[in-house]
Amino acid sequence: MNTSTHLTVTHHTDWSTRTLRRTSMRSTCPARYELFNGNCYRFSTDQKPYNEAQAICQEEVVIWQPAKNNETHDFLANHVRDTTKGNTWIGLSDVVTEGQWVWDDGTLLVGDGIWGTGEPNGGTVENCVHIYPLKDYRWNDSTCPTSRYYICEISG
Ligand SMILES: [Ca+2]
Ligand SMILES: [Ca+2]
Repeated sequence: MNTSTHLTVTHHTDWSTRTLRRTSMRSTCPARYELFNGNCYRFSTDQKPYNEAQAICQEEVVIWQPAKNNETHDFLANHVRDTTKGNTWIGLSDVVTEGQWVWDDGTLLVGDGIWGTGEPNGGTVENCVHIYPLKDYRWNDSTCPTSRYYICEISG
């Protein structure tokens, strides 16, 4: 056990337990990706319309569903807050059926979501979801053709 691992165990018992349990899933990431909770995330430095961002992530053979739980959302939102502070696509839309939110891997949104105050409010005009700095880095439904930052995920 090296020094950094020991420090992690000492100061973040819950996290180290979780990390140890998931070590068999994924403990490293490709270049440009960051490891979090057994999954890998790449934060874009460019801004793209929703469909283009989706295509880019899929070309990297990733599933685009980065904010599936509160813990992961906090990680992603904090990263956005600390870096670009810009609107960032998260791979969730209701473009197929209005009001039915679906992740990029085809699974339905479970629970209420992490919406900003008053969101979602765009009806059939706004079908793509991004992290929204103006509403405490929670979610906003928005117009899909707008260019925004995006996050690609490689599932553990
Ligand atoms: Ca909509
Ligand atoms: Ca909205």
